[in-house]
Amino acid sequence: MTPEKASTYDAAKIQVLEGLEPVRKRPGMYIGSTDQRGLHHCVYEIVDNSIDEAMAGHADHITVMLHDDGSVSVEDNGRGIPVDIHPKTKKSALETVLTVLHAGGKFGGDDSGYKVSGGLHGVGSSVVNALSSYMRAEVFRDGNVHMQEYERGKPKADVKKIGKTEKPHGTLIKFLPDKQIFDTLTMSLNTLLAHFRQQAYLTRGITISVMDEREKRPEEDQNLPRLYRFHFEGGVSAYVRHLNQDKQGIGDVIWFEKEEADGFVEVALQYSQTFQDQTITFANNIHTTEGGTHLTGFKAALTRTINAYARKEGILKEKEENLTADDVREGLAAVISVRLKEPQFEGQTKSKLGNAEMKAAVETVVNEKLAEFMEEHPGDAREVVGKCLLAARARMAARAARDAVIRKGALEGMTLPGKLADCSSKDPSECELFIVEGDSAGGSAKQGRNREFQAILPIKGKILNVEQARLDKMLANNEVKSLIIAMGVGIGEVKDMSKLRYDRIVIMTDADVDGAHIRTLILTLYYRYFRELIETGHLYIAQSPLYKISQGKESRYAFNEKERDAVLKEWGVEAKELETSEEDLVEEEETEEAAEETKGKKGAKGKVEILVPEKKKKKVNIQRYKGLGEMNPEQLWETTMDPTKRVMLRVTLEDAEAADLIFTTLMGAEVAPRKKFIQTHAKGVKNLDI
Ligand code: 0RA
Repeated sequence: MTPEKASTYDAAKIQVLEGLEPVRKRPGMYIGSTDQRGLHHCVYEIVDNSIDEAMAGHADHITVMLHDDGSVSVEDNGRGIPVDIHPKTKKSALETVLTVLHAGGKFGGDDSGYKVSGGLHGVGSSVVNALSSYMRAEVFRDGNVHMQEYERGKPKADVKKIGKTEKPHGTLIKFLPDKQIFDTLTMSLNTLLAHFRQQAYLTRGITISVMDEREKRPEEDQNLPRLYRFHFEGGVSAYVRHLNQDKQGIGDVIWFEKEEADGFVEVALQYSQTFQDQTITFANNIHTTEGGTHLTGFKAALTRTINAYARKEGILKEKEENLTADDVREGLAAVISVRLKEPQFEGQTKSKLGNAEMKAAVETVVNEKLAEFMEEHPGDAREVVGKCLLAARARMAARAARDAVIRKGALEGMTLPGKLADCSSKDPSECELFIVEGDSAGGSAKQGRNREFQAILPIKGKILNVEQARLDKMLANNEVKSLIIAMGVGIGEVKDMSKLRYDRIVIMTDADVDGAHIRTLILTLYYRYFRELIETGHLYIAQSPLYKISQGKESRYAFNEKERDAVLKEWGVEAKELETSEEDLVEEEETEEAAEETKGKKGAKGKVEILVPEKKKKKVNIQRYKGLGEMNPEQLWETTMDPTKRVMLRVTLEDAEAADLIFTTLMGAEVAPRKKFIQTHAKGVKNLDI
């Protein structure tokens, strides 16, 4: 959708005539999709408007509440959406904002600030209204509460004063997404929290409170507390500190901001003793996952400034080559946030900033401010240059080593590994590769599978920890080598995704802590070296049942406690969870320690007591599987591998940086945070945030 100029009379007239019908006809055009993602977009859309009000300096607190019926309330303490009659529409401004396409944020005449617009955000609250079976707006102004209700975007009555309030000013929007439109009304607290945390970082000083009042929450949310509060005085600097929280930082976080003619630029960055580059970019608070001109400008300035400093200080000798863009980004965590008047979003997912002028704007600001910082902090500057030089040397050494490995033909010839039980089909689109932990489970899987299209690769023990390994070392590891050869895509410069031999790659590990660890190791390998496969949806995690419940001849499988209890209930047997958990408020200031602690406490599950009613005395047997190896081939096929019955999780990169944090925590050099993570998440690791 292209943002239209509501200021021209004609455009405004056409919008009024169009109303909200097209939104209900083609919801995907406005919110991307009608699945859970689209549902989340609606919440973001409403919250974005409150964030705009905060960025304009009129609000500092936003409260988001998830209600049991699937509705959501968003309240802010801003000026309140104006309720007076709008001259053009002859309707209250509130009604216009919520019932006319594109009208959001265009009122009040002071839209000098940068609004979130373009992309999927900024389509306006009216779109959410159109897609809600019910919406209610309350505006607090001058001690009065003004209210209007809507059904599928149509007002039920005029705006009216419904009473007095102590609140000085603000807006409350409650909406119930329409069941007729959305595939599901179940939102993921996990996903929403990640988004709001990010927004809180980007708008320093703002507080976003989130309350989950739902009784029935999705599986992945069940170990999360119901109350959160995000507030970061440090803004994007705090964000970078968060990205590096378990890493060994080099110097303090570098932060600067500047208003340029074409827009506003804010940057925070810090190097750490790691290899990966984590540069996250935003344009008008929208996460530009595909990068764009602001990122290009940043890279150019970073490379230029560091090289210039290294030359000037004689750290880089005359005969030595310049550091490359990759060298200066190794171990870098950076957040780049720009705000501009008319952002253009391009790319496959409309998440790439296209405005050419932003390259120059960011480049100018970073050149100037980073050079200034390096001049003023020679100690930090030298350490940073040292780190980049190390990266350059490692790059050259790794290139030589890798060339040697490839020359020696480590991956050439492509003889399939002996322990791979391949499938007979040679059509990749129907083939599946199961990566199975352990020999006994591997044996069961080989016997239980459909050999036509399912291949099994047993992986022994813990495969190489790739977080800290370089490419040359990785290739020398037999387990990793087998896996890469089996997939057929190669690695490094010879990587070719079109050669993928299986459409689905399924990680199948035990449902215990060891299994979780191995799964994470495999995920790390993919995250670091075959991210394309995650992005294109080829990677899956098999879900094997935790329980087998039998009564007489009948037996059923359950993947978690909840399902088990549902089966027991169906059979007239009651299972009661004895432990009740406290609801702690999790406050996130500049650290997430508190959150982790609380999650840990709540991770522990209570005992289960089974009450068998008098009349139905038949014995119910509950078997808890400790590992895949305990299942015979038929059971494994039936529960985990049969495409018509199994449940698999597709691994997505929904929140790449949250995933990166988990990987670093689990695989990085620092032992203490890793230990804590495993202790607190032992049960929940299958819900890795990726
Ligand atoms: C334009 C003008 C004014 C308030 C707002 C927009 C406004 C919009 C939203 C959306 C969510 N929360 C909001 N809070 C405020 C006020 C103009 C004035 O009072 O002078």
